[in-house]
Amino acid sequence: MSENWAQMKELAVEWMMHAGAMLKESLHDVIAVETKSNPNDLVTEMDYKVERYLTEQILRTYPSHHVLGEEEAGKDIQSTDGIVWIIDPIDGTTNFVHQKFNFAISVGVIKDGVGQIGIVYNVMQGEWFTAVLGEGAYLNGQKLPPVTETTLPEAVIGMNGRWLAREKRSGEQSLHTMVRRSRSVRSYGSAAIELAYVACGRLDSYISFHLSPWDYAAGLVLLNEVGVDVTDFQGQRPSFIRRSRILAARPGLHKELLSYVYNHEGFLK
Ligand code: 2AM
Ligand code: CA
Ligand code: CA
Ligand code: CA
Repeated sequence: MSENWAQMKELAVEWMMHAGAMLKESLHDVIAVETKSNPNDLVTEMDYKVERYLTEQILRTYPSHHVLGEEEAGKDIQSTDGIVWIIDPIDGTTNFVHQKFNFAISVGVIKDGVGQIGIVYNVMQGEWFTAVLGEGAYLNGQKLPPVTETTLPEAVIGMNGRWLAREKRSGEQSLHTMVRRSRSVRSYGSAAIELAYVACGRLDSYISFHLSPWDYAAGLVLLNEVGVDVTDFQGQRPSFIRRSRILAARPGLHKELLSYVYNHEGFLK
């Protein structure tokens, strides 16, 4: 059966718009917040509500599809066979709780391990980054141009300072040296938004030592459409069902940055 990806994307956007409205409304209320793996790893009642809402819509419309979500959905998924929706109900929960700003809903759809649809919705900015495989990537309906080559001295890199603080490596191939040689570094607190920012040229690279498929599934589809290279720290394609380190960067820059992060130690639990 051949799927109508464009129609599926439109439906996903509708559901995400509704979910975004739920999140915006909830900002007026007192929201229950809990911690997960550590005191800085937050989850709120809205993470669960949005994931349940999206999962319900997806499975009601497409009963044969699978859903893998950060909080509850698809914990038993072991393979990328068939059609899998990979969703993060709130990417940037810390921002959602502390800033009420800079958080996103991220939805990726893959078929037999190949990314087909990617949508990152920056709820408070009202920005929609959307892509369908082979059809280009868009920001609020405007097609994003393919990216060009660049080099480290001209690059603004998205990266959480936490990785730098924990670095044990020193010298020429360290993150510290990489940062010193770059034009600047930014940290927005939402991997999905930061990957979307690389797709639209606001960042030249995004690096993380510890992400899960729901953080980057949508972003990978967006980045593929504009020609940004995305790998783990070994230069391999990241998995859609297992955790991965992520290096996304414009051509040329990716090769340069890989030499700093290659085999970098640490942090992947
Ligand atoms: P989250 O908000 O959906 O948890 C910065 O914290 C970025 O890293 C966010 O995109 C966040 O996603 C992601 N992240 C992945 N694993 C995390 C963890 N264990 N604790 C906090 N953030 C995590
Ligand atoms: Ca989380
Ligand atoms: Ca996330
Ligand atoms: Ca999340």
